[in-house]
Amino acid sequence: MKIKDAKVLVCSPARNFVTLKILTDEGIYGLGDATLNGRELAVASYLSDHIVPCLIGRDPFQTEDIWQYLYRGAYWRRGPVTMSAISAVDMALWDIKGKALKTPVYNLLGGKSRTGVMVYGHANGADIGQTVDEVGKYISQGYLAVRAQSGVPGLKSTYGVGRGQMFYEPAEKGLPPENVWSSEKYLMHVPKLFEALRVKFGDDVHLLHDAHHRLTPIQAARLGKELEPYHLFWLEDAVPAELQEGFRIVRQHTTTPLALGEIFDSVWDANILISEQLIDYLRMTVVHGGGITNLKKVAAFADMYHVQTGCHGATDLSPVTMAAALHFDISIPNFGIQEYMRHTKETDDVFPHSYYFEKGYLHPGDKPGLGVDYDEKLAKKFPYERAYLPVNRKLDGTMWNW
Ligand code: CS2
Ligand code: MG
Repeated sequence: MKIKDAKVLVCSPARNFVTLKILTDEGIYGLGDATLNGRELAVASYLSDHIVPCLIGRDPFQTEDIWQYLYRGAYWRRGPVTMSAISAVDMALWDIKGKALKTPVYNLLGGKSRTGVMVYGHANGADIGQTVDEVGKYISQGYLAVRAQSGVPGLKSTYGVGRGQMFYEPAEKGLPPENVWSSEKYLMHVPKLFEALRVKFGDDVHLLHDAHHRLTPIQAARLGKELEPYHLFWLEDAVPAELQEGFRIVRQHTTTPLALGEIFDSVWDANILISEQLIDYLRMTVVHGGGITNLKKVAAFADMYHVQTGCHGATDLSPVTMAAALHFDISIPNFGIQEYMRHTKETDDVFPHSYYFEKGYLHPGDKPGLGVDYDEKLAKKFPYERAYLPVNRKLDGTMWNW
């Protein structure tokens, strides 16, 4: 079997997606997600202008050699654009391999290590009361784990509080929206949210929270300590993680489990965090973390240090990534939890898939390959339109982390 062509497909059913479709001379094709929220066309060009010409004629079964060729052969290594492009190729090749061998990809990754993939949903509200109600809705839908994000008194907007329920999509058409932030107001507010949630729902439901890169290490230490009575499943992205060692400060002050890494694209973004056990969950995902081939290696390294996975799964990762992630999640030994932000109906129509939700778990389904497809005809009805993630400024106008 040889790769005979590859197409880079950009569409926007509710939000922008970039999908790589690799076609073989035996009529089998594979899909890979290449979506990088707010920088989609950079990855589309990296694929069509630089990677696709090098794929033609290769054996699609050579997932390891092709990965090494694209990583080492680029000379300019790592970074979200490069690694999203490599991830897309890798996902598509695993999809082809599973289809050619007539088996779901998880059977090529060691088979099922668990009956299903526990997921968490995203509850958000303008205030504590609304957020408590939203968490209740997720629990009544059978979720065992729910992330809670609420508006902060005194702030016009904040991360994680969407424009409407269920679907949280931060990217907006036009130029980047400007948000305003106050860590002080936020820190005073969050413990009250989780106290209200535990009073209302008790101790069984797993509760998660995303600080979204906005705190300093000592602020994160304070928040972690103040959240200890509410035993969160995790506190995510408490601090920007360029300085991995900075998490030593957070770790020494709190037992609240820490999750990090949805923006990581290489093990070298997390090697100290993992080997010094400064985190409990690694959020690297298939689409930005080098695909299944690379993420399996990173997960094995993390397993040596008691670090579990908690793959990113926001709406800006397409159903192709969700499908690939589930084959990865269900097979690795140190699976922790999978984020599951539901896509809109238009998106699900463009990307028909076999994965399904049942009683708090996602299941990949048993179709050969990844179990996801792409309706090219329908996708053409949703043309790309540039969109940006917001930017964030402190009350005095200082640029901050969004
Ligand atoms: C968030 C994401 O899901 C999460 O944990 O951090 O929604 C993130 O804001 C988006 O993926 C950015 O595109
Ligand atoms: Mg996050």
